[in-house]
Amino acid sequence: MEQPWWKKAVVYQIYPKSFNDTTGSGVGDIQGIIEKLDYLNELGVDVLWLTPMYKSPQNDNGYDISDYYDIHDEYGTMEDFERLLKETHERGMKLIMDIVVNHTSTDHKWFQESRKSKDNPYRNYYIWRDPVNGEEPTNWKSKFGGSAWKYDDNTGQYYLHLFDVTQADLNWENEQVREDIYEMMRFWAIKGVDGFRLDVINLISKNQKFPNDDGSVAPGDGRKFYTDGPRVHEYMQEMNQAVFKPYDLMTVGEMSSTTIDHCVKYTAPDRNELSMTFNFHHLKVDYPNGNKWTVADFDFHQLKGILSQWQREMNKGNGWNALFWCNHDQPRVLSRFGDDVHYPIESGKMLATTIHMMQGTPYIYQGEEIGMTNPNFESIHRYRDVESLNMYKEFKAEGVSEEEILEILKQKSRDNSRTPVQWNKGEHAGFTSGTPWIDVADNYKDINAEVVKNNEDSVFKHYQKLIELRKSHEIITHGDYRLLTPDHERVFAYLREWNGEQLLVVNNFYGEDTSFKWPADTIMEGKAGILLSNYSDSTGDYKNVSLRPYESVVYHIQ
Ligand code: TEU
Repeated sequence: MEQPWWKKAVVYQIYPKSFNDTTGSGVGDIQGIIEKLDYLNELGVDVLWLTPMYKSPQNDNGYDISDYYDIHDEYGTMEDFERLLKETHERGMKLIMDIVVNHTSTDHKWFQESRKSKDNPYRNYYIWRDPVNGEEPTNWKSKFGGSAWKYDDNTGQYYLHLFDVTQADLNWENEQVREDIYEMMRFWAIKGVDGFRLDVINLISKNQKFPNDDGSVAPGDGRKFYTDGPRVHEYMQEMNQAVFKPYDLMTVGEMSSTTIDHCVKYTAPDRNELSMTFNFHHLKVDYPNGNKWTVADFDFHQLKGILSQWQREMNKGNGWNALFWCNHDQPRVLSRFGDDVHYPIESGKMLATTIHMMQGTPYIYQGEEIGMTNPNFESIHRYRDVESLNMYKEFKAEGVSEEEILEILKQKSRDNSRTPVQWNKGEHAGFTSGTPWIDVADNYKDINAEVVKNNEDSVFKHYQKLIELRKSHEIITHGDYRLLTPDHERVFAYLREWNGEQLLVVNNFYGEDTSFKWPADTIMEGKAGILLSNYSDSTGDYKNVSLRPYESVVYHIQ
């Protein structure tokens, strides 16, 4: 059977606001992306994913869309966008857009109409409810803090907002909403975009009884009433028929707090829903008891266990994973699971190998390929993210000390990955000639694209090799996956097997030496060689591997 092209693709995520500014406004722009297309082509990626560039008041950096049919002024014009699309295609790459349809900005004309009166034709585009005993309709909490309901004086009802108060949830039960959304998606497909990343798409179907949460997970959690909700698969199939299939699009759904069973359903080809899904379970291994907002080390065994379970079970169910360590909502992986002080190069490469040798479509988040780190901001004034600023206020109100809050944000804030891309050692790392909207990390003189491109041993070159390997070795795409020695304290080792070949992938996740013995019964006899390593002199003795700090070796047996 012919396999879809995106199974062998590598995707690069661009957060336009922080990518490259050509006007001196301090905010990245479309022309800035065009200028870097050759750089991206040199890296070897196949697909670019742009986070939202639509018209927006930018309360959540574009995830609050006020017009789906227009480009946000600071980024450029529709003509600029069309040029970007054309230039991307001319270089043999594809481009996917970020589509946010769980909610719109409250500035969107649908919401402006909707709030006017209870009988407005757009009233039913959003989720309005009467107060219950003079209070919020349910006890659900917004993901950005506070209640998920906002009272509107105008009509004496509340509207639902799972995210910021300026991000009102659309009412997917309303067929007209669905039609309007599909129409909008077709507009972009007709323009020639190659697919979509669908923001929190598994939250669109809400339990219509709107029950209170009994607090069994956390007070006012509410997630069980709208996560992978009652009609979500029906909506995905409808969307697929209306848009994805006719235009042959690649789609990746961002799945919040989902399950493997649901992700199998979203992505198994015979169900005609999505191409692949992002899930975040492996990125909660430093959330003790589910609490993100605390300083914590990561649980290595959990990390191995979760990634491996998704590898096995998605494969078994014929589903497809999107593989990633980072995005614009996560801290930098190098600072999180590597050592950005003592072993930035070794651990950066090791982490890249660990994720790129798995089954699925890998995503690289801008700057990851040059080894960017968390910026370690020392003051609240340097933060910009709505979620971080809300948490700061909440912690302050609870009496938590300034020092403690800053320590938490340093590790957990979404701004960690939103600092400008470090292009060179010039002023503001070459990102802008003006004042950047968020500060550049202090280490830009040492860590930047110019330095890494000129260095054969750089993290950038390692990413290039990983991408090339995916093109030349089918086993990386198709091989079965097996975790080995799950209890090893330092090593994450796994086996890929396909068509009489094996890949042995062995990674030391720590800054101390260790060793690893392949369980004898798992290894084939055959010709063995090193496919990739992050030290120039790794041992060829694959049956008994001694590993230096963060050493990572891929052996190929055939
Ligand atoms: O994020 C969805 C989401 O639930 C998280 O990744 C969220 O940012 C995190 O849990 C907060 O700690 C998507 C977008 O990626 C994010 O940037 C948006 O803010 C959010 O949806 C709302 O559109």
